[in-house]
Amino acid sequence: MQIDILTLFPGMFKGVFEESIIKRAKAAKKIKLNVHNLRDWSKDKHRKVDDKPFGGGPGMILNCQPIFDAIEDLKSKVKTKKAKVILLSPKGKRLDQKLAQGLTKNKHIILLCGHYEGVDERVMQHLVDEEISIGDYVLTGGEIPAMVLVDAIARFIPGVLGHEDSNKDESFSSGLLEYPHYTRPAVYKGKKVPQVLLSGDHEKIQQWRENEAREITLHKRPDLIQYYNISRR
Ligand code: 4GO
Repeated sequence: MQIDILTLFPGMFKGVFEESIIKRAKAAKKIKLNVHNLRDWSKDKHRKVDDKPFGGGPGMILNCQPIFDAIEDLKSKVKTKKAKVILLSPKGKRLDQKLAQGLTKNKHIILLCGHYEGVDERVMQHLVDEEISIGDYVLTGGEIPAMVLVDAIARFIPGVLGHEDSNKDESFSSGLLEYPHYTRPAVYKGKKVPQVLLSGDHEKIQQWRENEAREITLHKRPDLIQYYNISRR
């Protein structure tokens, strides 16, 4: 899978994509991540890419031209020529595990990061296939949401996580939050690990974990239980 990111601030992505699991996934060619500066497609001599809103009002709006040209360019460079164009925006569909997993079926994704007041509406109408939001709050730009989306997608690409089971038991994949984990030592400052985890009885451990997951979800996110019960019927 290839993901191209269009932004006014390419530097913001450096740390995030050059560490840990994303770095390793790139090196192993499980995912191709390219960060592009939108100004590279500006036709203005000062590399300007925004202007004042028609009708007045605060802030600046990203122009159509650099975005249309950039996306045409990026699409034409990949064999499929059918990249999925996603705008990160508070107006978008709320990101969750299911949405992230669904996106892994795309060979090529282009992420557009707005800044300032936003982008010209014609970009949305004619270029953007999907608008995605990482939650109900407004940020100064779409860059952090783009990083969140890349990370959430990358974890579903086979071979990216250390072992493939890492995805199976964790929070949300079953519809429940994940059970608690413990590691050595078995007693720390007098605080003990639940006895069942030391018993070696795998069936009992599995039962305990399922029960914990249900209890934790009931307490912390009762809204999730509904979906769990429905999907199990
Ligand atoms: C996305 C973009 C929040 C989100 C954004 C989000 N804020 N909730 N800000 O995913 C246009 C200019 C939107 C700044 C951008």
